[in-house]
Amino acid sequence: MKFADRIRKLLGRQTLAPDDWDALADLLVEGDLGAAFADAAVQELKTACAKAGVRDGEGARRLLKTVLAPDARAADVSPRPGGLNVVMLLGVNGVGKTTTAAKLAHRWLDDGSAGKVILAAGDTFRAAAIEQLRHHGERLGIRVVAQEQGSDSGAVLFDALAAAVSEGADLVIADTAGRMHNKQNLIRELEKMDKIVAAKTDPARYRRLLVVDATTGQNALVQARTFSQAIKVDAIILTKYDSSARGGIALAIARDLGIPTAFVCDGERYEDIRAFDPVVYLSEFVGSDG
Ligand SMILES: Nc1nc2c(ncn2[C@@H]2O[C@H](COP(=O)(O)OP(=O)(O)O)[C@@H](O)[C@H]2O)c(=O)[nH]1
Ligand SMILES: [Mg+2]
Repeated sequence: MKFADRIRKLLGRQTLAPDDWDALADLLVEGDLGAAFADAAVQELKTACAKAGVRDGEGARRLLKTVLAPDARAADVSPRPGGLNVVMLLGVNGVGKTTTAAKLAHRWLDDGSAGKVILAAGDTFRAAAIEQLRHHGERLGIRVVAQEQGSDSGAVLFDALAAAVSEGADLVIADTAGRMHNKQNLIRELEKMDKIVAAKTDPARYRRLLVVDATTGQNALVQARTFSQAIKVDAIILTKYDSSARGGIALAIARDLGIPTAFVCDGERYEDIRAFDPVVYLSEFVGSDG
C-alpha cells in the first residue's frame, strides 16, 4: 500500500478518536519524519483542527498538509546562462551520485539549460566509478575529465574546470567519492574540493547538492548533518524514491537543517528524475485532495 493510502485509511473515520492521534504520529515516524518532528506535527495538527472545528479524518488529513507545507521546500538549481556553472554531487557510497550526474547532464542538455557539459570523475577511490562515469559520457556524447584511480580528486576538479574554460562549457558536473576512512577525513576532503571550485566559480553558479537515498530513512538526515558540517549544502536530491514512497525524509532535512530539495529520482533511467514540486510531493505523502 502506498504511504498516502495508509494515511488516508488511518484518517478514514467520521470522528477521530484520541488513539488516532497516536497512531498518526507512529505512521508519520514510519514515513521517515523522525519521532520529534512527527510528534510536533501531530500536536500542531490537533491545535489546527480544534481551531478550525475539524473533527473528521478527511478534514484532518487536509490540514496535515498545511502543517507540513512549510517544510516542503523546493530549490531551483538549474544552470544560469552567462558563465560557467558547477554542480558538485555529494553523498555516501551507493546513494546514486554517479547515476544522478548522468541524469542531470541528460536533463539540462535536453531542455537547453546547458549547451556544453563536462563530467568530472571526482570519485577516484574506485576504478569502477571512473569507468561508470566514462560509460555515461560515451552514451551522452559528452567529455569526461578523469585521472587514474587513487589520484587526487581535487586535481581532477581542477583539470575539469580548466577544460571547461578552454572549451567554453556551460556546466561541469562533478562526481565525488562518498567513502572516507572517517568523518574527519571526509570533512577535510570536502573542504578541499569546495575551496578549489569556489576559488574559480561565481558563487551564484556553484551548487553543492547532497544526494540521499530515500530507502535509508533517518540515516539520510544523519548524512545531511555530517556533510553540512563540512560544506554548505545548497539542496538535496532524493533518489530511489521508486522503491520507497516514504518521502518524509526530505521534509525532515528541510526542518532540521533548512536545506531544500531540488530533485526526486524514481528509477535508473536518465529520464527518472523530476524537479521537486512541494504540492505534488505532499500529495504523495499525505494524499491528494478532491
Ligand atoms: N531504483 C533506483 N535506483 C537508483 C536510483 N538512482 C541510482 N540508482 C541505482 O543505485 C545504485 C548506485 O548508484 P550509483 O550512482 O553508482 O551510486 P554512487 O555510489 O552514489 O555513485 C546503482 O545500481 C543505480 O542504478 C533511483 O532513483 N532509483
Ligand atoms: Mg559513484
